This record gives sequence, C-alpha cells and structure tokens, in this order.
Amino acid sequence: MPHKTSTRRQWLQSSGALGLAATSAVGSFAQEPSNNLPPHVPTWSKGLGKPFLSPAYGVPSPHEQHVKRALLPHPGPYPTASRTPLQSLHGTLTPNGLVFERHHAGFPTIPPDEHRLMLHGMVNRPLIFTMEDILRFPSESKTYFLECSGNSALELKKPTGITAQDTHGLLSCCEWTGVRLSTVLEEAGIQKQASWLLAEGADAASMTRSIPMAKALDDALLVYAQNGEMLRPEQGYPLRLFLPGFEGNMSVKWLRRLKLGDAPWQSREETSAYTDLMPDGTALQFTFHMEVKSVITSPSGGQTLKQTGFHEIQGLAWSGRGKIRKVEVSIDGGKYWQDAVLQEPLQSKALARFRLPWQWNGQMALLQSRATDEYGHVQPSRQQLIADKGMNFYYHNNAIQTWQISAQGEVRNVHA
Ligand SMILES: Nc1nc2c(c(=O)[nH]1)N[C@H]1C(S)=C(S)[C@@H](COP(=O)(O)O)O[C@H]1N2
Ligand SMILES: [Mo]
Repeated sequence: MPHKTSTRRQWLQSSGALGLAATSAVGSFAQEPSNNLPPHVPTWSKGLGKPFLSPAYGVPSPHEQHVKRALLPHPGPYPTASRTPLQSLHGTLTPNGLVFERHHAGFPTIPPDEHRLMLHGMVNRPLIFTMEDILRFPSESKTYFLECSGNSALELKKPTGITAQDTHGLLSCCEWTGVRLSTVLEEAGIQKQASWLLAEGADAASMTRSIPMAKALDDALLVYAQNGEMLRPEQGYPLRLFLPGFEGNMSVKWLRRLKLGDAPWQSREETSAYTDLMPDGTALQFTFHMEVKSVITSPSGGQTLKQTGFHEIQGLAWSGRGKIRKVEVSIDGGKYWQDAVLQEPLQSKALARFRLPWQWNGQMALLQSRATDEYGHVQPSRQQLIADKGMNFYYHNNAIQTWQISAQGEVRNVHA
C-alpha cells in the first residue's frame, strides 16, 4: 500500500499544468486527521440505518444545513428577498427549496380548488378558468433561468456582498411545466387590436405588469410545476406566469387575471419601480430582457483556497436572449482571457455551467468571467456599463464580477 500511494503521488505531481484537465489529477490532497481510516469500521456501517419514510418527503443530509437561502440586511420591518446559495450548487438546476424568493407582500397559501384565472379585455369570449381547466390543456416542460432585475444592484457603486449568494443570488434555474400562454389566449379568441397583456397576481401586492403580445404569443408559459413537483407556495402556487429571459418581476406569481388591451397599463411596477434612471434624468422603461451575464461561483467570495496547485474554476452564465455561446475566464483582472468549457446541453434562456482547470501559484489573483451569447452580445465590464448607463440606475446590472484571491487564499469581492 505505502509503495502504491507514493507512486500515485509522484505521478500526480509530475502532471503538467495543461495535462491536468484531461487526467483530473489535482497535485496533492489535504491530509485532514481522521479517526476513520482503513481498516476502521465506523458505527454507521455496523447497525441498521434509519427506516424508510423518515421523513416521507425527503430532505437533505443534516450535514448540508449550511446550504440555505439567505436574506441581505434590510432596512424595513420585513425582508424583501431571499437569495440562492449559488456557491454551494452543482450543475445547472436549482433545487426547489433553494430557489430565491422575491415577494412584494409575503406569499399567500392558496387552496388550488378556490383559485381562479380570469381572462378578459380584448378577447371574443371572456373566460374564468379553474386549476382543473388549466391542467387539461396540452403541457410542456422547459428549463429556464429566472433572474430578478435587482440582482447585483447593490454591486454597482461599491463591492457590497461577501458571497456569490449575496452578489448574484437573485437567480435560479428550474424545469418549469405548464401550458403555453398562447394556447389559453386562443381559447378566448384574441381580438386584432390587442397588442398588450396585463398580468395580475392574487397576493396582497396585486402585482401587475404589462406584457407585449409578441412575448405572450412566443414562449410565455402558464406554469404550475417546477422541477417535477407542483409549484412551491413561494414560487406562485398554484399558478404563475413565466416569461423566459425577461426580468423576474414580469413572471407574475399566484396569477389571477389576464387582460388584453392596446396599450401598457403603466402600473406601479413599470413606472416607479423597474425603470432605470439615465444620466440625462430620463427613466428608461420596459427593459424586458435580462442581458448576458455570468459569475464565478468557485472560488468565490467568502471561500478560502487551502492549498496551491490545481483548482477547477467554475461558474454560471446566462442570457435572456438565448443560448450562451462562450465564457472567457481571466485570472489577472481582465488582461488575458481563456475560454472555459461549457457544460452540455446548452439550453436557450437557461443557466450554463462553465469550468476551467487552473493551477494557483499562491500569488494574488483577480478572477473574472465574461459571457457571450449566441447573438454576439458580450457581458460588459463595470466601467463599460457605467460609460453606457451612468451610475444612477439600480436594476439590470450585468457587469463582470471580480473576485480577488489573496496570497493567503482568501477570496474577496472587489472592483477591478
Ligand atoms: N404576484 C407577485 N408576483 C411576483 C412578485 C410578487 O411580489 N408578487 N415578485 C416578482 C419579482 S420582483 C420576481 S424577481 C419574481 C421572483 O420569483 P421567485 O420568488 O419565484 O423567485 O417574481 C415576480 N412575481
Ligand atoms: Mo424582482
């Protein structure tokens, strides 16, 4: 045994930096002291394990309790959003219990039998649907990201969040199941002059947004399930609107009303909120698409690199316009860029995971990622974004994120 171990170690150490990606060698392993080294047989291998159905609806290991949604410090009496722990997730899907939440008036618990969706305005036949009616329509399942347009808002002026959860955690990606909105609208008969759609939620906020008919008739969904089970109450149970690639705010939860009209309604959420103040004092309205963006989740803020040598840089990239085409990674604050490997399959308007093998030499590093989507839109640097939009806007910050790694291996949120 000792002989074999040392041979393997020599082999690991002799692997060149470039060869590492293919061989998966990591150079050296941290030798943590342990009471459970072979041939020791631990207690959990000796007795009968827990019985089935304890609990009947499964939960993560008690050793994963640190992986949870978190709040940012909030000024008011009531928190406004919880964030997804992006730095602790793997692959591209967000487990239902970790999907970020954004509620304007908390979340209601709606008995599905009592829920109704009203469809009226410029339609031939106003209709009221029960959930049973909605579930009878032809269904489809698609994987899409959802991002609050306030994601990373606090990062524009100064580096504020500590972790990737703080800076980018108003972001999730689920497989959503529902019926095409166009199918339901056609059931009522769309009148020719209808060019806008109003969506309203059944929460106390009555969240209301105007949606262009082109989007309503394209890929918009009326969603009742996420990641294989019915929607969580926090995500809009029993029914939500889902507008792939558009700012999260427009995907109205607890959907109770759709009205067709020929002009936007100028609701609170599209006038006083979710507009961007431009340098000339005007407000930019109806920024629907979430533009191309990415963040490195490992190594990321709040983490510590325990040793030099091999580390896999990983992160997430997304674009509200379509597929991710390319993600470049820099370890020197944006002077030199390398293409990361993108996880297949790449799906339109869904999170894409990227990976890049890296040898950390123990010196200060500035990690950045820059995504490009299939239409050639490139994620801007913070300086480029500010040159374009000024410093007075709040929503739609898709700037490149920088993580600084100190010589001690501590990872910090900085502006490069
Ligand atoms: N009815 C209703 N819909 C809503 C909201 C709300 O407060 N009420 N919040 C919106 C905002 S701002 C966002 S970012 C998304 C968040 O969706 P999630 O909580 O499922 O992550 O829901 C949107 N839909
Ligand atoms: Mo939002």
